[in-house]
Amino acid sequence: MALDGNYFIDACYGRNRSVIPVWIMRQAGRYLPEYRAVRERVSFSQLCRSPRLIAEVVRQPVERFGLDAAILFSDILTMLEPMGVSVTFQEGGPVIDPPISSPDDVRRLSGFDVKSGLSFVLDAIGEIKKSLPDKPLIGFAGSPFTLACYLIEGHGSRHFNKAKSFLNRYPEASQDLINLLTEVAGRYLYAQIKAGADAVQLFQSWDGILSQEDYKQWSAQPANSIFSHLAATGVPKILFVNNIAPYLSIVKDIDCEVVGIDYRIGLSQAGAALPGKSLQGNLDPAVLLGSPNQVAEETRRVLDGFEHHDRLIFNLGHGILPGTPVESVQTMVDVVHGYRT
Ligand code: 1CP
Repeated sequence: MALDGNYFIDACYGRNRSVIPVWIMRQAGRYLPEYRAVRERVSFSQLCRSPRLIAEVVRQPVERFGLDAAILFSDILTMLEPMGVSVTFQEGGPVIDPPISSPDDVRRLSGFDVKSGLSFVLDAIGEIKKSLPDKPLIGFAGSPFTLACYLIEGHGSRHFNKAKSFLNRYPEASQDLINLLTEVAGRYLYAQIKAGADAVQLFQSWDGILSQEDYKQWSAQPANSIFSHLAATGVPKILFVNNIAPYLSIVKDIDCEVVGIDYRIGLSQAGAALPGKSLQGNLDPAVLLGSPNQVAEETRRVLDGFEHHDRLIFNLGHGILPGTPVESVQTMVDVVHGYRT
């Protein structure tokens, strides 16, 4: 593999003896002036379809802060468009119109060939690897349940009650929907790896609203099936679960190398429940809105709280908030990099 011996990759496998690697969920985005400058020229949708501009915004935070991994710039909802779904990215967030409201709507969705339906994503991965050949590149997809939430609700929501009631009203159509999204996400991530991604992350951003039993059916099973599709590629698989605490005993058995932990629980508690897994996390993104001293202190507290530094990838416990000062990000990165020397 091209990145043999890289310490981010080593940390994924629990064998890192070098500095602790750090990257940031949503590291390219509106808190960065150079990203905003690109967005003044093009819309979010145009940006997501331009491999050259994608490579530019992916490089921005990696170079500015000295981050240890790059992440593909795209959106979890991009995968839905070639399935016949209309997604528009508006000021307040993405909107799906019309949303799914019946089993017939589910039947109208279709699988697609990733190479033709999402060629611009695969081309972007090629461009990124050209501009950052030595940085591990993380590809990603949304979890089937998180994608179903947006498909059914039509937009972001606090509780996704419409999505949860759809599961109960139409269990068969829900299973068909999750199966289709699982199959497409598996092929999509596989194609990203073949195009050059060095690791992949599955975002379970909204799966954390489910009961434990529902999490097994709608989240754990699909994640395992997606990851088993990737097993032969040999690249590390990261599962990020927002609000992971209720599901630790289930996640323990999901076939992935790294588990992304949200900011609500301590890494030591998560680590004890996930033997053999590497951990990624988990500074509360809101800490970065505090003073430089607080940022440094809280970053150290996260690092002190988990003794297995061979299997730690430092990150935030969820996406970076718009309005985060870039100086805070640099402080956090410097503290992580200086910690183990
Ligand atoms: O105005 C802008 O420039 C658009 C804001 C934006 C950005 C920068 C959106 C709309 N998406 C993205 C990029 C993005 N989205 C990335 C790549 C950037 C990086 O990490 O550096 C990734 C990985 C995502 C993933 C994503 N999109 C998730 C999962 C991550 C998470 O936070 O849990 C989710 C839930 C989305 C949906 C979405 N897309 C955009 C917004 C504002 C939202 C959230 C909407 C909501 O639920 O309210």
